[in-house]
Amino acid sequence: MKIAIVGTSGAVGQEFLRVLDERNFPIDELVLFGSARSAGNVYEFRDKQYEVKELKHNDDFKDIDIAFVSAGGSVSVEFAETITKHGAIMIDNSSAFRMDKDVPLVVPEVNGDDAKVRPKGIIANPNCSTIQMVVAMNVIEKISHIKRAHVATYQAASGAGAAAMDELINQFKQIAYNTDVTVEKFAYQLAYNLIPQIDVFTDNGYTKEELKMYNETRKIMHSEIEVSATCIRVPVLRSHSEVIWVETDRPVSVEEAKAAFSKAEGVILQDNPAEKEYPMPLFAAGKDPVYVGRIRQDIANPNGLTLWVVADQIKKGAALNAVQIAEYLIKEKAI
Ligand code: 2RA
Repeated sequence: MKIAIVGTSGAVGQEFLRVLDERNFPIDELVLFGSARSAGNVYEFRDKQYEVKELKHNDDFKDIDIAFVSAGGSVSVEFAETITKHGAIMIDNSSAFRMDKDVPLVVPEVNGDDAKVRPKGIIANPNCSTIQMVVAMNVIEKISHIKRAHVATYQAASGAGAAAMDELINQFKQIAYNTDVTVEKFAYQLAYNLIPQIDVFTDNGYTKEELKMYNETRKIMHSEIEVSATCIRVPVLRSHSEVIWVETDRPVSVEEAKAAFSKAEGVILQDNPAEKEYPMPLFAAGKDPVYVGRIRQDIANPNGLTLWVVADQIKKGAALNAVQIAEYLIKEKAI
């Protein structure tokens, strides 16, 4: 496989290098791309040094099979044609094409087959908070159809990129040393705080992040499910956590749910409250699975089940899911 990474110097770009190596992804040739600012940066991959090339409108993608792209929506829109025109498959981590009807939006555990039909040569990687939610909800959906879900998210600084993670670390240091606190990447100081806003507000009072969870979930699950989300930024470095309240057609027991989660692909059931065993973002960081715990019958809804779901936002929420899409295509000979 000839692989390109676009946006190599970012948090997700760096994770692509780690994930591709960890998973022994078959790579004959690797080309790294970035902005004019990061061009010239050198990264090591499997004991070889690679220099980042500036992304330009030329024929650099002529021999590329798969391009993993994570450089923001405007770069994806501007360069989609350049990347795909010679046949490369663009697996895009931005939100630019997610709701395009000619672009599949894929989480391999849920709708891998959608990746086989890609009229534009683009496959979109969903938003991180959506990915972990649908991996968990799909397990319940197979038992009984989910009519609606309410979700509250607790999203790590990593969702806003590497510089935002640095800002959080620095804020804790600045507070400890009693110096001025730098606030650039978030609307407010995040250290010792929660910020009930991720992305911008829309006319109905929901933020764009919250509406992504509504729209993307319906597309991925091929469902008319109603999703009401409230997304909160929390002072955690790199794993997103979510409380999900699902309402199913028929009541699903805790035992049924646990049995299904314990066998589900990509999921680790961590649910033994008596022994204080439940998922936590500190321990999910750097790991591949979606962790599920605190499974309860919802006492406010006879058809309701409550879940606590934690996953590493940069891994399953971004780089790993994109690499798994590529692995799926190879496995299914759909490339
Ligand atoms: C965030 N979900 O956590 C976003 C990143 N795509 O900010």
